[in-house]
Amino acid sequence: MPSLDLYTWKTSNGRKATIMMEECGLEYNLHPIDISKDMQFSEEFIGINPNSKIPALVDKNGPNGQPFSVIESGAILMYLAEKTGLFMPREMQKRYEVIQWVMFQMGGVGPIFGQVHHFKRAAKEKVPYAINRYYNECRRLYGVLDNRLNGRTYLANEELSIADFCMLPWVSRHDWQEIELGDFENVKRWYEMMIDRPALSRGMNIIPD
Ligand SMILES: N[C@@H](CCC(=O)N[C@@H](CS)C(=O)NCC(=O)O)C(=O)O
Repeated sequence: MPSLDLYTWKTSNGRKATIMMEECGLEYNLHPIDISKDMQFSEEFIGINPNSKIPALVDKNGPNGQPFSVIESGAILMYLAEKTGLFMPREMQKRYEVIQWVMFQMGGVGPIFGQVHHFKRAAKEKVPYAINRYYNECRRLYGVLDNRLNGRTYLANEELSIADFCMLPWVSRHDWQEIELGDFENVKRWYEMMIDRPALSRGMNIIPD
């Protein structure tokens, strides 16, 4: 029985964790938490994540062999990277190259793209101010990513890392964001290269659309 229990769903934040599991070749127990059915608010799940958001990870064999739970997708990727020694360099400068792009995703791309999804697709009332505000910021962030990837294969250190894994499921929703990837040719090249990876594409489809 694997020691890792992953509670997740088929959303961009949820898929970061399944990508990491598959890329690291880890065995894990998958617990789908269907957020459209409010499973994130069940007493059992709140016991794991008091913030009622997926993904969440429980490691029965955590630090010092004790059970340990981790919330927040960025922290889950960092935890698994440290546990496996994969996709995050140990050397300080290189490690912070990765961490800063993970933070850029967690603090910028995720929240802003999430608002684009909400105001363009989910909101019953279409609010032009909100749609324009978040769409413009989303486009600006694609520009930042495109510049970063100009002349680079990966986001950090010329090595595949958790920075790439956390960005990918958000870029994969470019159609929801009404972003033409061809307008950002470096992002497009990176995206096509990433999605071609068998483990990554498996991770994206563990809970299919
Ligand atoms: N900062 C959190 C965000 C997690 C998050 O927003 N998860 C969404 C799905 S992508 C969720 O659980 N939504 C359910 C809800 O808001 O009730 C992370 O990166 O893990």
